[in-house]
Amino acid sequence: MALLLLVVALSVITVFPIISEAQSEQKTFLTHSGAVVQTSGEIIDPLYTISTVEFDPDEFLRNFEYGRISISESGQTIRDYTIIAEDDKIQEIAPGVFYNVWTFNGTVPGPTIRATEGDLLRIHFINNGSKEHTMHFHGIHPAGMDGVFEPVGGNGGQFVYEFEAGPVGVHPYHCHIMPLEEHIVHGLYGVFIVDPKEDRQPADEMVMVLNGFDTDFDTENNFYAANTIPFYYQHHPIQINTHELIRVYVVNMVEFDPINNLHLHGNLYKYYPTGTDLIPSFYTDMVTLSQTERGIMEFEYQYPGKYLFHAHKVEFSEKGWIGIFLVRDNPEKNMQEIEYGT
Ligand SMILES: [Cu+2]
Repeated sequence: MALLLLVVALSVITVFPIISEAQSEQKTFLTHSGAVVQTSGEIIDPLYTISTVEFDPDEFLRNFEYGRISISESGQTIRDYTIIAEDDKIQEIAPGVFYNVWTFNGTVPGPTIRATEGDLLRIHFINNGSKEHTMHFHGIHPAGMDGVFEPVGGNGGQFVYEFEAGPVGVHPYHCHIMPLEEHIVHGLYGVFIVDPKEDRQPADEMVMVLNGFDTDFDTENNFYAANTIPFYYQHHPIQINTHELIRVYVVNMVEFDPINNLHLHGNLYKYYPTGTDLIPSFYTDMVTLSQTERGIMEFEYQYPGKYLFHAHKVEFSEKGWIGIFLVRDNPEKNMQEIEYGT
C-alpha cells in the first residue's frame, strides 16, 4: 500500500512538472515498471499500469509481413493476417519519458503489411482495447471495408476486412474512430505496401514511418522520429553498401504539424509519390509531406562514409527526427566505379 501511495504521489509530481526546474536539474523518479530513472526531461505518465512495450526500430525497418498464404480455386493468392489492437500499453518513448501507446500487434507503428496487386487480403481484426477501434486502409476497396462506419467494440470485438490489394504503391492504414486525432497520435497506424505484379528492381528495402509524440497533451509534439524512437538511427546508423540500390518506403504520420520533410545528405534520390507510378516524378534531396502523404525513395551511394538523413524542418530534427546511413564499401561492385581523369 505504501508503495502504491508513493507511485501515485510520484505520478502527480510527474503530471505537473515545473519546466524550468525540470530543465535545470536531474530528478529521480520511480517508473511504473519499477525502474529508478534520473532525468531532467518532461515526464508524463498518463496511465497507472505496469505494462511496458519494447520496440526495436532495427527490426521494424526491414520487416515485412506477407501473411498466411493460400491459393484460391481460381488461382488468386489469398493472404490472411491477424491484427490485434490494444490501448493500455506504456512505452518509454525517450529515456524517462513514458507514454500510453495504442498498438496494432503490440507496436507503434503496427506491422508493415505487404501484398502484390490483385491478391485477396483478409485482415482478421481483434480489438482487445478498452475503446472502439477500426482499421482504415488507404487504397481501393468496397465501402463496407473502409473501417469508418463499422466501429469494432473493445474487449474482444472482431471484424474481417476483405479486399483486393491495390493500387500499387505505399499506403498507410490507421484507426478511424473519432476523435480521430487521438486514435492516430497514440499510435494506431502502420504501412501497407502493394507490390506490382512484375517485381521492382532488387534492392535493400526499408520502411520509415515519420511520427511524433505529444507527451504532455498540449496538441504539440514533444518528440519526432523515423520509426518511433527519437534519435535512434543517429545512435544506431543504418548500414548499407555502396553501389547497391536502396529503396525506402516513407510514410508521414505526424499529426498537429501541417508538414514534415525528408532531406538526404551527400546524394539525391528518385522519388515516386505514393509509389503508384513506376516512373519517378522527381530527382531530389528533399520532399515535403503532409499528413499520411507518402512515397518511395530510391538511391545508391557512390562513396562510403556516414551520411545524415533528417527533417529539414530543424525543430523536428532537433527533437529526434534524424538518422545516419553508414555506407560501407562494397568490394564486389568496386570494379564498376568511374575512373576519374579519363
Ligand atoms: Cu482507435
